[in-house]
Amino acid sequence: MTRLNGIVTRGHGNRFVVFSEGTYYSCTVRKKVKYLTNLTTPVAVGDDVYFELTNTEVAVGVGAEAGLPEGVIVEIQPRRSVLSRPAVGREQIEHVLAANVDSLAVVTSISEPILKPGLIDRFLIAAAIGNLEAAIVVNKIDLKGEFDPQEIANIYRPLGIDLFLTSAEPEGENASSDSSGNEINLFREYLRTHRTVLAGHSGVGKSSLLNRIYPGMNLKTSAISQRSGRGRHTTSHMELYHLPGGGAVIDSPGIKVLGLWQLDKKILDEYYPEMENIRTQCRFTGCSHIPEPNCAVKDAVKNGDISELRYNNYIQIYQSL
Ligand SMILES: Nc1nc2c(ncn2[C@@H]2O[C@H](COP(=O)(O)OP(=O)(O)OP(=O)(O)O)[C@@H](O)[C@H]2O)c(=O)[nH]1
Ligand SMILES: [Mg+2]
Ligand SMILES: [Zn+2]
Repeated sequence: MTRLNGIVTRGHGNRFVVFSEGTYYSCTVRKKVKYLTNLTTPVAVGDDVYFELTNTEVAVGVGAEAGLPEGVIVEIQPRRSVLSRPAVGREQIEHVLAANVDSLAVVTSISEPILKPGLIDRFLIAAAIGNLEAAIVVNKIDLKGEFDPQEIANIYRPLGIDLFLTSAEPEGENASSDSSGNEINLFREYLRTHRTVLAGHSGVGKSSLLNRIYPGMNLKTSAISQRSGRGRHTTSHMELYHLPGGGAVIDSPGIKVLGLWQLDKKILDEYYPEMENIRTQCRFTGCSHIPEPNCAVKDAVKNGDISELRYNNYIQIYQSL
């Protein structure tokens, strides 16, 4: 039996596309592998797998999977990182969105759909839990919205997070004061040096950004709904693409909310780097920094040492856990 090593680039039901030495294979998963883990799916996009070639199964793959040589995944290599959330309707089961990625880039837009800062913080926390680096992309800076792009940059850049102010519209950067395409180049360089997952609400322009940077990718995009102001969930599944010049990127479907997998609210403050040296100075040990008096974190918010927006997100996330 020929045994090959490859990387899972996408999944569809029980079939996974695996890329190995320049060729894509359509693979099922050996039963033995399926029972190893208590997850919604044994295999995730980004997994490093061993598979055996088979001739016995008929090509029932969908779309691009039809006609690919076939195999069966027999072993999954240990994951160095995971992006997870609780399974929909089954909170106790972990749903792995992607494996072995270096970085999560949360993509937001200034307008259409409107920017929700709470989602940025949820993604930053999910990245930290999963052992991933995080980056933030504020897209559609050619549009006007409730927030000024620079205001968002001033909150997150001091925390040491890479943040890019972009427009996927070629003429869009002219609208911004200082970037003029430069930040697109910086983001391109970021993608070249990482294996990145792009995530965020539907319609923020994840696929459009990739098309702008890599015109050959030709990803499907569509205008947001005029009536609801929301995206149309154009990208329907996660898919990993190897990039010319290095790096890999996973484009993903829009996500509405992000449940945080197994996060104890008692330690939520540990995911806020700006609270690190402050939270030990609260009067009460185990202070949640919400109703307690003599809270050093709340004082820091009043003084402007901690951003009010970040603190409000903290309260929202705390209450949801
Ligand atoms: N004005 C403006 N429009 C943009 C920009 N980026 C994307 N768009 C438009 O926004 C719409 C949605 O873009 P998509 O790339 O499909 O968004 P997506 O995030 O991939 O959405 P899903 O696949 O549904 O998650 C399209 O009509 C794009 O042309 C931008 O920087 N400025
Ligand atoms: Mg898309
Ligand atoms: Zn406190």
